[in-house]
Amino acid sequence: TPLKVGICGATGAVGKEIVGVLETRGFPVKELHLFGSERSSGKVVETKWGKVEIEAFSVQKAREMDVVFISVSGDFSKEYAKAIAEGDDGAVVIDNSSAFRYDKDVALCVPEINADAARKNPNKVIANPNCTTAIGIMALFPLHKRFGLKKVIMSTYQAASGAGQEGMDELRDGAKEVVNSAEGTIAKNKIFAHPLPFNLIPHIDVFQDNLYTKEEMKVTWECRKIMDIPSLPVSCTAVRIPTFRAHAESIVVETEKPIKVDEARDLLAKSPGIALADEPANKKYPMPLTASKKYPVEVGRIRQNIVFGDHGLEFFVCGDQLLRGAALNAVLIAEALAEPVGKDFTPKL
Ligand code: 2RA
Repeated sequence: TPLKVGICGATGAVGKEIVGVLETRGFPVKELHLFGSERSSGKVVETKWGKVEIEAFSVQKAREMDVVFISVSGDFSKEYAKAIAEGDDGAVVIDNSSAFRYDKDVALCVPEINADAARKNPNKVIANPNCTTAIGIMALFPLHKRFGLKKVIMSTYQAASGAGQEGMDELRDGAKEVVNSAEGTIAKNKIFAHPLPFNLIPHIDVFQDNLYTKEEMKVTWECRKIMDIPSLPVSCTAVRIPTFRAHAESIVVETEKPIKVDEARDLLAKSPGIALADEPANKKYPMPLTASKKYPVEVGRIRQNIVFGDHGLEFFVCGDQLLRGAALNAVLIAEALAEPVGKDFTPKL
């Protein structure tokens, strides 16, 4: 049955993508309500369901929805998510922030992996994972099911979109400034810790006591929770690079069972949400330019890892940060809740 759908943060980079994913997936929308700040209220957005005016957010209005996607900030979610969901007449909330991801009674869901966790969630707030985890785990989970993961080591190359529209704008404006100015000009920065154009920054989110960043620890905490392997050793180095909207990740796994490249490649080719891009001889491998604006995560450069030998695999993944890392995953969660158990979640695009 068609649903009343609300989006909080509808004018942000992820909010806009949620509208697009609802359209292309043919999500059953009865009414679409786009909630924004006072500043953006009154603006009109063209959608498949007609023109929709941005409304100033209120808990009461959001509670009238069947499902509400929140993509604003951790503080916004902490303040409002539970109030929107509370009681039988509240809405199901799919939250894109990290506010509740590690709570015991909140499901952290990638529908191709643990849709049931969302369906059995005792709470009406469901958490969407961090983009870095959501992208890498598409390849990690099938490998885990077949070969058993023993250790995971990841290095990431993360796009500006992870910092929202303002991050992408800072990259574009800064790059223009550098190429149009005297040699040696360095771009200004506000959103990122340092200028991003023609640079890379091994610092995303805040440093923790163990000297990892929070972005890196999110990969550890979230891989464990989503795959339900509570003590899996996962280590990540997360780096911001000057690309716009696709995150790339170099991943090494050590497995319980011996793993062969051909077997892993065949398995990954058949796994949901993955597009194999693994033809080195034809210069085909995952890249931000080819993975951007696509639903599947590209996986390639698959090879036997030299350190772990016949129990080790090394590969490269690249996925659209705004889609697989946020909007697509969130809409798939809503679909998982709306559809009967056993649906095939292979993205349609
Ligand atoms: C980033 N992972 O790339 C974050 C966004 N959620 O900054």
